[in-house]
Amino acid sequence: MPRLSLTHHLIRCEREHGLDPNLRLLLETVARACKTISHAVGKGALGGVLGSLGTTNVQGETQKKLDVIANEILVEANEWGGYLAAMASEEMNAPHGIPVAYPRGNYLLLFDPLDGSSNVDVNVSIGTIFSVLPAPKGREPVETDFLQPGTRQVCAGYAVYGPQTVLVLSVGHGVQVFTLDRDTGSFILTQENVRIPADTKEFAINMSNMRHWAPPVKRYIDECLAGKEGPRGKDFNMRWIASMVADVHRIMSRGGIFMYPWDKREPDKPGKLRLMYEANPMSYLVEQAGGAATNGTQRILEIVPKKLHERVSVILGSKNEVDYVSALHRRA
Ligand code: AHM
Ligand code: MG
Repeated sequence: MPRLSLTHHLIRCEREHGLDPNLRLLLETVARACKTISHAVGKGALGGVLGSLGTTNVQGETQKKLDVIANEILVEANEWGGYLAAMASEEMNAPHGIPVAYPRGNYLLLFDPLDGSSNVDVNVSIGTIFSVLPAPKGREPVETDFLQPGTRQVCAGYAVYGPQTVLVLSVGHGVQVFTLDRDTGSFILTQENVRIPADTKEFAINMSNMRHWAPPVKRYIDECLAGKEGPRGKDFNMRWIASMVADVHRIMSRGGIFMYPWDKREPDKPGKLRLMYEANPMSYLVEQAGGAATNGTQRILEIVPKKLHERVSVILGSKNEVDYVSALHRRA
């Protein structure tokens, strides 16, 4: 494969698919911010960036130093570019408008600046997840303008900060993977048109929550654990990294099913993961790669959001496996 940079790839998308040049510039800005976050993450203890801040975010979760650093990097990089009307983040209570002195654009950017941050201090892969939506025309956006279903996304992506830093992106024409060349500082296209195999023998779920699951989820995992002798007639393997970005990236690479379903620990919450900047962008990417994403009863991308920080039950990955779990929900 010729060594194509992110910029070259996006220019090709302008030519072949009519990609808006402003969206290309926005994505280049996000990619630059991810590169900066990757450097900060990579310094670890040497950069004094590990540990917690002693503060909590809007969801009541303890903020790690790197959660806040990553958030600031993304906000600062995108504030003055002129491609955005506003942004929203897991780490900010309310949307962040573009300061009046700066030019504004036609897009809304949502992100989880550092996903899987419980893994930061133990040197396990973490990442950034982002989603781009159209902004309202001719006026300043307000919070309700963000509440668009995932089908409205014009782009979604994630970066994984692991043994390699990779950026995985879709602008609606399949999924492409870019690897950060640490020598030159460029993201280079290393995989085109990722396809998730429809069948799998690998599941990812936090098994410690088993006693809290709803019956269809319990039944599905029981069947997987029964292996060859059970109703599925095959042995399953399990992986749980506890960084959604890393678990989803494994599924992008070799298939599998990822589940963070509703459970009765906090029955009023639909799930742990957030719809707008975790589930929606990941569901968009998974579908673009031929996989499926559901909350058990509804396609995630069709959920009409009611709140910026809304939570959702997530079941995504290899299509036939996700469809099987949906069928178990219908039968329940
Ligand atoms: P975060 O955005 O605060 O890091 O939380 C989301 C993470 C996901 O990356 C991961 O799938 C999940 O939380 C792990 O949860 P658990 O601690 O139950 O294993
Ligand atoms: Mg997260």
